[in-house]
Amino acid sequence: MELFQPVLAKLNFEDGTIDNCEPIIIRHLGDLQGYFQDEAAFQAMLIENPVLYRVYPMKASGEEAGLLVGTSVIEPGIVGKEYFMTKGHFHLLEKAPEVYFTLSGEGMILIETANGNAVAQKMKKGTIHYIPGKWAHRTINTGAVPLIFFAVWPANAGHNYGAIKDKGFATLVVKGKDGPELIKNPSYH
Ligand code: M6P
Ligand code: ZN
Repeated sequence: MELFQPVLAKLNFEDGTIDNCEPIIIRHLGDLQGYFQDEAAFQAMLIENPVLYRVYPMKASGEEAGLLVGTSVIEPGIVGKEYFMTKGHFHLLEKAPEVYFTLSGEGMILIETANGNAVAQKMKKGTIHYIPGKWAHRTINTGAVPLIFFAVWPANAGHNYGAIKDKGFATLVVKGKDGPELIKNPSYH
């Protein structure tokens, strides 16, 4: 069996980058067509088409049964009443879990199963979120500064976006009078 070498990397806590690497994913607003409730607000903002989030990878060891490691940086912002958020996904390998560790900023993570179990956890510096297999996950920046978190997941997990794109999550996180509020997603079926 091939022997892989240990890897050392350095995280920049200020901006979430790892070893000053370029992002592996940059998602603009236009990449989340159909994900937000307020289509008019979405279209109006599309003129600017801001970056919603970036994902920075740690150089992987390349092991077959290995782990992927990276950071996500979600910008602050609002589309209609909904905060900037990730697409959210299940894993193609359903049983694959994932761990998120919040480095800075404030947010929420929605964790849901296909058959209606729904958990929402607050994210703030130091919170650790263990997402078991079979639970979809989406992160949302509810604060005024970037939400930065560290993630580790099995290299063979893959991403399954289809179900979330079609159905959304059962819960929406919206800006209320006194801060973020959780409401039922009216489009969820
Ligand atoms: C985290 C991990 C990645 C994921 C990224 C962005 O860093 O869960 O696997 O790609 O967030 O989320 P999404 O893929 O849902 O857009
Ligand atoms: Zn995942």
